[in-house]
Amino acid sequence: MRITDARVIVCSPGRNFVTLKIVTEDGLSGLGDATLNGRELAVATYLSEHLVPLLIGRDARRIEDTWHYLYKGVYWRKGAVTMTAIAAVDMALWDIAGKAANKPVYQLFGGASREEVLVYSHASGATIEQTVESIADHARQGYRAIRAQCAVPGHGQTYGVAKAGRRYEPAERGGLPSETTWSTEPYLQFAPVLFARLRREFGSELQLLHDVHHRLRPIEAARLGKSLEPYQLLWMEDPVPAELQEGFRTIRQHTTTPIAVGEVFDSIYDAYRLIQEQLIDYIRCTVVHAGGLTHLRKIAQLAELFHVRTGCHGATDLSPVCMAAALHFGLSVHNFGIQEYMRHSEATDRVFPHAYTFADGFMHPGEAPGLGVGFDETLAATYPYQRAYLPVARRLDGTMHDW
Ligand code: EZ4
Ligand code: CO
Repeated sequence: MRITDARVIVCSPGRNFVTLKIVTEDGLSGLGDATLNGRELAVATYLSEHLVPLLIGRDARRIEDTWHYLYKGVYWRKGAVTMTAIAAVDMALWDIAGKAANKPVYQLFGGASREEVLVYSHASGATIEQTVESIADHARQGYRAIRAQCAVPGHGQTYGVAKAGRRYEPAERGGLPSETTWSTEPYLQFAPVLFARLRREFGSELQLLHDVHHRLRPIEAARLGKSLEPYQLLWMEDPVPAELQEGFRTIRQHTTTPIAVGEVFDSIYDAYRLIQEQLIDYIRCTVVHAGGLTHLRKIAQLAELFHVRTGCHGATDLSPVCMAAALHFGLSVHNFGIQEYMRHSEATDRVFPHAYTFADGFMHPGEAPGLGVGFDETLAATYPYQRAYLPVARRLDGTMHDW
């Protein structure tokens, strides 16, 4: 089954998405998400200039071989751009494999390990009261697990908190990156006050999560984890930047608050030490940024040996193609934990009509062959790319903060 065509389509139905479409001689087509938030065109060019010529004429059924051909063949391995490009090819080939077999992709992964995929959504507020309302709203929509972020009083716009009256969207189009400020001490004092209130309000059944966005040093993260223990979070996410992984040992020695990390990891080489030393509880690598379904399944299988469960990143900057892939993955892997889910805009859902469904806090990838996601290219063409950036953070003295 030869590949006869591969094309990259960049569109922006509310936010930017890069999509790879691979077509075979049998007339089957597969989709891969290649979106790298804030650096989209680097991956688009990598694909169209460097990978597409390698794909034409290859056998679409050779998914594992193609993965290694692209990973090892580049010489300069890894890196977010390379691994996102490889992920897009891999997703598209699994989509084609499912369509060729007339089966949903999860059936090619050994079938379902569970009936449905537990997801968590995002709630946020500029004040504790607004955060309470936002959580109540998500709970009414059926979510059983909710990530709570709240601006630290008196400290301006905080990353991860929606602007008043607007959907939370990580990147902003038009202009240069917006600048936020960060101050650790008020945050460390405020976080337990917030979660004490949330537990009083919502009781113990609702699962609460919190994202630290790599903002702390290890000893500070240890203090945060300790102070949040009474409120039984499902996890604290990205407590510290993960280039220096020894820091996780410090955190681990001080707190039983579970730890999740990995949304910016690009391969198993970023994750294996944390997994093997059991320094984390959830690994958050995504299909799109960690080499596709082929590679993410290997990460999950390593994690399974070490009591680590999956908790894949699933913000709106991952397209519905990636979301579908994550659901096929999550339904099938034995050590799935939870999947992040931020609902896409209606415009995005129209461009990418999909078979996956949400009900009562759980999702299912659906039974359509392949990944179960379509792509309306005509509609996509009406939403041209617009440059967008994630915000940057500075300390109060003006120096750049870790992300
Ligand atoms: O900051 O996807 O857990 N979710 C997150 C996201 C990320 C964005 C970055 O592109 O941290 O909001
Ligand atoms: Co995060």
